[in-house]
Amino acid sequence: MEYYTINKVVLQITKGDITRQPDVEAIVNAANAQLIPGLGVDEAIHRAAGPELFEEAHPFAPILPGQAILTKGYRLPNKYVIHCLGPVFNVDMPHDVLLANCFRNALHICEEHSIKSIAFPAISTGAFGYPPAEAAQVTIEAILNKMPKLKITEIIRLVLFGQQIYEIFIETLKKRV
Ligand code: AR6
Repeated sequence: MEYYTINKVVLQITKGDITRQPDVEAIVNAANAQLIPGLGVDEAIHRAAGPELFEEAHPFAPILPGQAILTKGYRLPNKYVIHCLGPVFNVDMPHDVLLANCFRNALHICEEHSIKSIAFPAISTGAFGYPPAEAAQVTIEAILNKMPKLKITEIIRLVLFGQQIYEIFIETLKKRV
């Protein structure tokens, strides 16, 4: 795991499974607009949380690209799930702004609900087709911009699924700081 700290807020970059982060209060889902269980992160989170997650989330649908909504975590080891709708690359435009909005809005929810720790997957880099190197730049920039403004949230973790995308995010962070 790599770390970068601004004041007392730490950005952690790690490899792993978003559903196996028991030491954070909230995990982020890479959802769809209808908030119906899909594939990838969405499937793993709904499977681990159980059917109540869908029941609570679905009435918020449809959500827009960049939007984030909060539910409980049910059978997950995390108290909360924040469901973000990432942009479909080259379809939901401007995709960079909409992807950054996911991170900004999720961190805003954390501050509002006194959530001290959050883990994100690489939103939009799977089914939604965002190239990982470009997503890494947007994601890290959005998080670093928000970090100095946080009063409550202290741990922001990026959980990357696989060695290649993990290295891309690490290199992007190293070039930026
Ligand atoms: N933990 C962490 N990262 C994961 C996991 C996991 N368990 N599984 C996959 N990834 P995706 P999107 C990585 O497709 O691109 C769904 O059907 C994956 O390798 O989950 O935002 C939804 O319902 C990739 O790097 O999310 C939507 O319709 C990243 O997580 C749509 O897919 C995101 O991949 C959302 O697409």
